[in-house]
Order: sequence, then structure tokens, then C-alpha cells
Amino acid sequence: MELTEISYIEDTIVANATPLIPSAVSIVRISGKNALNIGKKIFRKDNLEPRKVYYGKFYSHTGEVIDEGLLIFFKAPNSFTGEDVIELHTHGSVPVIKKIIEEAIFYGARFAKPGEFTKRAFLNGKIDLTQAEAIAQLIEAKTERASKIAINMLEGKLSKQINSLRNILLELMALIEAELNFPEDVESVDNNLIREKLQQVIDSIDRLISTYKKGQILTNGIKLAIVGRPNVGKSSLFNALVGYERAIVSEYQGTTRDFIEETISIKGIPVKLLDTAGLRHTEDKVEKIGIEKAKEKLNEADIIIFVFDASEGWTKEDEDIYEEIKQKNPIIVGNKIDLLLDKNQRNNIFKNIIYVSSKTKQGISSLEDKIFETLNIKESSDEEIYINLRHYKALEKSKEILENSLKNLEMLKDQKEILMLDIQEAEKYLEEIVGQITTEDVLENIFSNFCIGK
Ligand SMILES: Nc1nc2c(ncn2[C@@H]2O[C@H](COP(=O)(O)OP(=O)(O)OP(=O)(O)O)[C@@H](O)[C@H]2O)c(=O)[nH]1
Ligand SMILES: [Mg+2]
Repeated sequence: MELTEISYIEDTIVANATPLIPSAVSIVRISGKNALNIGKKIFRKDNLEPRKVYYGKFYSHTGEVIDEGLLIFFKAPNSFTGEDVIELHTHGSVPVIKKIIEEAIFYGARFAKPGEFTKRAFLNGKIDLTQAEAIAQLIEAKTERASKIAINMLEGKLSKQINSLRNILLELMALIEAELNFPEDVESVDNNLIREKLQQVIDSIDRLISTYKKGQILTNGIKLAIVGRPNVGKSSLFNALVGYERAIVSEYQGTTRDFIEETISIKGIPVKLLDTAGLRHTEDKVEKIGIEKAKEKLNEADIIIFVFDASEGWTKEDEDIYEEIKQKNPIIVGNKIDLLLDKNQRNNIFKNIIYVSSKTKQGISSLEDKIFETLNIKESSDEEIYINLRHYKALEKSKEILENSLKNLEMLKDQKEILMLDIQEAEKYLEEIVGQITTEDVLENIFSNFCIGK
């Protein structure tokens, strides 16, 4: 591993691995050269064998008993960080955890920075960068699906793909290099072969890039704004989707003034629903502000549900609002179908209208299906991986260089050195993703987003 610019860390770190809240059991973790020594002192036991669970008392340096619990010693390199690690399993009492950490610090450890345990695991070659990121992603995951995706990354599925692309480029570089070094003995590399290989890598990069936006949707979710003229039943629909009477509903126009938001899960996707004030011309000062906010939310939203009152039909006011928002491809919902006795009364101005009754809940699950369909996300699979922004940027750069090389291939016929340099640079960007070459800045950025103790 080329990590010359990163100094190996000599000191020993300590932190609570579980949150500082009252609980049944908590874990304090110590990692580094001095970990075993500190463990022995706190536990008052001289002989600790690796991977054994010891039961005993934890002592302060002044000799008082802090708590009793378990100790496990993981000997380097067979630990999460690759260093000597001591785990102390205490009762989940906040003062006890704090005291044990203080004692470890007394014996020479330092309180860990966010993500420092994982950073050490990376620096010691236990995991690569995509796997380190996957740990943070797993901890942050809000849905089962998001956690499964993180596990796929943690298992190295992204690294595997990146490395196989790197190999194609490295093989290509080897061929060109041989030609450059031994022009007499080696046949020149066929341009068709180069073209084919470059295209293959570009296509794979494209596929990975396309996972970025969807990954963002899966992990961070989307914003969905419900808009329409007053009284069509936006708040009622909001409540139907949320599952309880969250927003005020009334027969008066202009009931909703401020927007209301609530996060729900649609097939595992976090959806932040926004109920907004009915859009109309009004002289009411407060309502006007609400309408302004509604317009703001409309622009922020990833998806818009445009509600009209199906029992009244498509009115001039509906048409006016629709004209304003149609470029955002809203899902059109005809509400209050329970008031329509005759199905034929349904308005067929648009092909894609979803008819619902927020009152009887009829059609609500079709609407949820429609929302999910709009996101264009497939059902979850075991191979599912989604890249993050850091990967995305590196892939974009790599792709740009390779596309350029591809374009200049004919021109560069006699200048294989340039081609060689380009491929080398493109490969470096791929290397960056798995973290074979990284600067301290990049690492800082990744690990500072972790919580303490990870
Ligand atoms: N029968 C029937 N009545 C509904 C339905 N949805 C809403 N309503 C009624 O329509 C009226 C307006 O509902 P709201 O949900 O407050 O409408 P809104 O679009 O949020 O209105 P504003 O906040 O004023 O813009 C209320 O009297 C609701 O009970 C429905 O599906 N069926
Ligand atoms: Mg309302």
C-alpha cells in the first residue's frame, strides 16, 4: 500500500463503542500499542490471552472498583483496527463508561476522534476505503434496504468492480509499455484492441455512475410535495399517506397555512411528505405567506403530487396551477372519488390520473405504487451497490480522460506515450476510489463524518 504521506499512528486511542446512554451493557474500546497494558492495569490481571472472555472487576488507578464486567483482548493484527484491541464490556451506566475512559486516558490513551478506529483499520490494510465508507453508511442506514446495500459495499462488491476495471487498464498499459520499450521486438498494439478495451471500461464506469442518483434516493430518500388549489383535499391525502390525522382538515378554503412535513417509508424508501397551502389568489396576508412557502417547497421537491377534486372535475383554477408546474412532471391525483357515484364521470383529460379517496383510502396504495414507479428503482437485489459522491467524482474524471483518449486514438497513432499517460491518469482515479492512493485531506473528509467510537 502506498501510504508514504500518511504517518503511522503511534498512540493508543480509547472511546465508547456504544452510545452514552443508560443501557444494559456498554462497550469501551481501546486500540493501539499500549492497549494490552492499559487493559491489564484496569482489570488488574497480568496474563491476558487473546480471544478469551474474562470476567472480573474494573479498577481505577486509586484502587476503587468502578464496575464489574467482561474483557476481551484481540491481538494485532487479528482485530478490527489491525492493532492490539481491548474491549471492556461494562454495565451501561454513563458515569461508569466515562470513568473507564478517564482511567484509560490516565494510563496514556487518548480519546479517539470520530471514525478513528475505522481509519486505523484502513491504514493497517484491514479494509479498503469503500469498505470504510460502507461502515459509516451501515451505521447511518435508516431502512433495511439501505443497510443491505451498505453490507454489499462492506463485502467489497464495489472494490471488486473497480479493481477489475483497473486491471483492464493496467493490462493495456503493459502492452503499450512493451511496445514503447522494445519497438523492434514487440508488435505494435492494435488500435482496435485499445478502442475495444477503453470502450469496455467507459461502459462499466457509466453503469456505476448511473447508480449514484438512485443510491442517494435510497439512502437519503426524496421530498414529495402535495400541491393544488384550496379544499381539494391535500391535507386529507397527506393524512391518508402518513397514516394518522397529522394535518388539520376542514371544509374551509385556506385551512393549511404553514407547510407540514412528515417522513414515511414507501417500499423501503424514505419519503419526506410536504403538505402545502392551497394555491390561489388571496388578499389574506398570512395565507399569502403560506402560498409563497408552498411555491418554495414545490421547487425543492423531487416529486410533486398535484391534487384536484374529482367530484368537481378539472376546473380553470386547476388548469392554471397545472400550467405552472407541468414541467416538473407531477403525479396527478383526482381526490374524493367516493363522491362520484358514476365511474364514467371521471375526467379523462390525462392518461395517467390516479383516482383516490382520502376519506375511504380507496386508491391510496395505487398512489404509493405510482410514487415508487416514478423513482424508477428496481426491487432490491443481492448485487445492489450504489456509489457515493466521492466515487462519482473520481469515476467522472476517469471517464472523461478515457473518452478523450478514445477520441484522439487515430491522431495519437504514433504518440503512444501520450496515450499511456492518459490511461495511467485514468487508472489513478480508479485507484483513488479503493484508496490505494489517498491524501490526508481525503481521509479526513471521510472519517470525520463518522461517530465517535467507530
Ligand atoms: N368525501 C370526501 N371528502 C374529502 C376527501 N378528501 C378531503 N375531503 C374533504 O374536503 C375538505 C377539504 O379537505 P382538506 O384536506 O382540508 O383540503 P386541503 O386541500 O388541504 O385544503 P386547504 O388546506 O384549504 O388548501 C374537508 O371537508 C375534507 O373532509 C375525500 O376523499 N372524500
Ligand atoms: Mg390543507
